Amino acid sequence: MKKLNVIIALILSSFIYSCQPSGPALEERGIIPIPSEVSSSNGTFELTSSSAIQLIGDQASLSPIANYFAAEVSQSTGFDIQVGETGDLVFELTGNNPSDESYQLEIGKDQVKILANSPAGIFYGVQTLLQAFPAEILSNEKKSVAWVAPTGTISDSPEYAYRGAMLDVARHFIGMEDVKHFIDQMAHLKLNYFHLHLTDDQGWRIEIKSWPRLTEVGGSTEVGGGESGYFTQADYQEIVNYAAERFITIVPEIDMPGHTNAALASYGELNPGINLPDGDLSTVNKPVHGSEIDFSSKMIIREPAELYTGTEVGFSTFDTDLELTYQFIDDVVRELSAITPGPYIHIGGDESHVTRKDDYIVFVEKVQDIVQKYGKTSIGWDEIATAKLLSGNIAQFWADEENAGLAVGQGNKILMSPAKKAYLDMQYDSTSRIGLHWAAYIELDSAYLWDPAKYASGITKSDIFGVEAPLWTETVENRTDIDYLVFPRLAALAEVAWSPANTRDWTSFQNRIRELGKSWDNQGVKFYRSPKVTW
Ligand code: TNX
Repeated sequence: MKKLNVIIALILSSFIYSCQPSGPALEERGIIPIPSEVSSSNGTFELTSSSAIQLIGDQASLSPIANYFAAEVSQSTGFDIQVGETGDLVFELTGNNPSDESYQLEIGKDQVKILANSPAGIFYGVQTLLQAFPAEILSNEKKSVAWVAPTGTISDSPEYAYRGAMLDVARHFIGMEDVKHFIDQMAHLKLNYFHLHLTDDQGWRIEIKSWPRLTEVGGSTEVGGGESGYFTQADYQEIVNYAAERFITIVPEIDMPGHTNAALASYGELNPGINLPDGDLSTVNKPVHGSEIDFSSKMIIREPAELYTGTEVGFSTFDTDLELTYQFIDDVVRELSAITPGPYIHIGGDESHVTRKDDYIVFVEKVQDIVQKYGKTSIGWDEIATAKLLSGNIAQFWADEENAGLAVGQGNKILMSPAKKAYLDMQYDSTSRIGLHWAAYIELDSAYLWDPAKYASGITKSDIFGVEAPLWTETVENRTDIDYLVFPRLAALAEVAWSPANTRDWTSFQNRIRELGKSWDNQGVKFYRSPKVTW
């Protein structure tokens, strides 16, 4: 009997031992984008209430990253992680090269080290470390979980310097909290540029102090006619700072000369208006609200356009011959540049279907000069390449390979946003509850399976500045809609932008995204449960 007990005890203990959760290896931890090199060893590191962060290198740039890490894990773990003289989490700046985004992450049993030549690199190491812990680590509520990460070493650096996402806050206004939520999620995916589409036919969303009616009038409605809003300059600066704390640069867009109805509704004097028979003013109706008759030419009546709440494109244009147009743009670019620390101003330039081709070219060239005068570099949709681009300016490829070819021919770089792959507003399939499908249906595998360097003829790796995934909001009204269209596809596009083509693998991604799905569930992100993944 005694013998039997011993045998049972032995069997039981070996069974229990074999079931000890050694946990998944580092390769299986769901790290997205996939790092360049991962090697795992056989152990775990545990984050505890006595964990502390030691900073080696410039404290002023490292301590905000330490605070970020502590805040990200505080709710789920309940730990109040401090910076100390020593610590089991070491963030070490090994050089001083702000443009080097690479990092090394060493997870040992007793200590984690993140090494990089720039604060951005340390921040990306932090993101990878967060993904190495159980998915509950980003939960907004306390969880009883062993906070263990598998041991091993990761060396990583991005393929493209510009890894972006765009949010259209013009078609439907998206408020501060949802914008911050979007930025939080971008940061977890190591994206570093956030393009804000601030103006369009349906709305003007950024306060311009010298032209207040832009937001008073132009910011008063949106697609469908609902009440909407705009960002004051203080709001905008709050967004800039919030993004900067996450190593994300804001790229503000003023779309022109088309997509300008909201501006033309705010200021009638900018509106090209109606051509009148020469000299005959008797047939002119007295213009309404603040509009003017240009008596010097006796040709044109300018009055404010009607506010527009539909979803057509390509019907509006600035008057490219009018001096006031350029004074206006100068004021807008001056005010916007003053509150934009990043190097880029996006000048739009897409779908200007009612602007004459020659006028369009003159216009784009003049606007580029204004942007340059305020010390900024222009980005524009691919149509801008029909004009003579200033050196260093960037064309954002969305639809027309020929335009992209014109940019490359001029020695300018391309930002890759092919609508058939990178447009987050495209439906997943014909049953998707919101979204458009003029370019394609884009399921998760389609968003993942493409190579920017091979996508378009005439655009090779060295021509590409980066990759950006835009979310247009004709059909998007709130956070739930954003989450549904953006996730999980943004994770696929982030991996396309960060990880070299030869490290990407769809089967591996399908497994890793499952972990990210758990993390999104813990954060309350209502992502689309693509049937391409067993969640
Ligand atoms: C095309 S892409 C547009 C946008 C629309 C989008 C909808 C581009 C430069 N212009 O104005 O919102 O399609 O998918």
